[in-house]
Amino acid sequence: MKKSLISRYFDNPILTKDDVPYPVEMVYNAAVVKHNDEYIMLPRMHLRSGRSIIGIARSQDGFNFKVHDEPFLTPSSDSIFGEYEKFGVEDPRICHIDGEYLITYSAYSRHGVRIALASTRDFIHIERIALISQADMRNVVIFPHKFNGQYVRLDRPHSEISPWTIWISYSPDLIHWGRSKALIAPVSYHWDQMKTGPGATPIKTQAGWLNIYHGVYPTMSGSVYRLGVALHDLNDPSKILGVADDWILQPEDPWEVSGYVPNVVFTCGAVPEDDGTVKIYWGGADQVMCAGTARLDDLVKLCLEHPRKPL
Ligand code: BMA
Repeated sequence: MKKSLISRYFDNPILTKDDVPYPVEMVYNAAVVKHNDEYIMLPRMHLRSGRSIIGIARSQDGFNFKVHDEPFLTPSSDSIFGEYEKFGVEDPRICHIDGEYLITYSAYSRHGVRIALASTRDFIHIERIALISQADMRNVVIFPHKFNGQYVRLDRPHSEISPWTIWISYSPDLIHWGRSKALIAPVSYHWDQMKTGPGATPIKTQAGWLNIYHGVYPTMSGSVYRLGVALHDLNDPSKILGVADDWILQPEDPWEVSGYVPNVVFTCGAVPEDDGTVKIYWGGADQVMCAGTARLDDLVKLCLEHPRKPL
């Protein structure tokens, strides 16, 4: 049997609703980052109203997290954010750039889903900056590096007309985005044939930017969400050096195969370590948080040695 490139943490799931000191039903799709030698996790949590908020948890080892007494981000009740976050805030991602942590998240309202951008330096104070997409857009990850003075993001428009593809866009100021281009599209009769979408914030390696993304396959009993990898050129992230043909993670553990939404592994964050490994975090069945470890070299190799066409 082919060996899995990701070793699941022996004590998964690492976070469930029982670990949260206030009433929530699901804890999943968390952004994770290392800040001052501490791992910070921002998980999405479902309230009993069915709407989502974002919590905060801290860990010394990246696996054992303690959830803070209060949520980190709940829907705003004023300004333009109040209008566009009424139905909840979901699926955050964190980008560490210029000493600042940029947080992108899905803002839901009667107008659809769009992406909001907030910023923090200490994970105590958070400031909302702007809504950076129209409806309908999800899964925005910002590269933790500027290219020719420009911020660069990957995103995934939500459309019944075009295929659900990973796109790239550029911005001089984080507010105005453009020069958009499709990069990685679903491939027919392939594990990601229905949708591709950005997952974790891209990770810099010597060979290129590693993009851990999600792909969706439709079956007679619902969709299966898996994770895959692609490698982007170090200096020009619109250039794809390879998209691995094989997935790297699929729902297998009982809490990934069954739960609120069965057969889902979905990532919003991964943390590279100094020893060449990466901790990958994923929501299991839209209900719990899980973690695993892989070697960055192995993931890079998979992109380069057995690629499929990006578009
Ligand atoms: C996607 C998003 C994710 C979720 C996934 C599986 O469209 O809503 O938040 O984890 O579906 O249900």
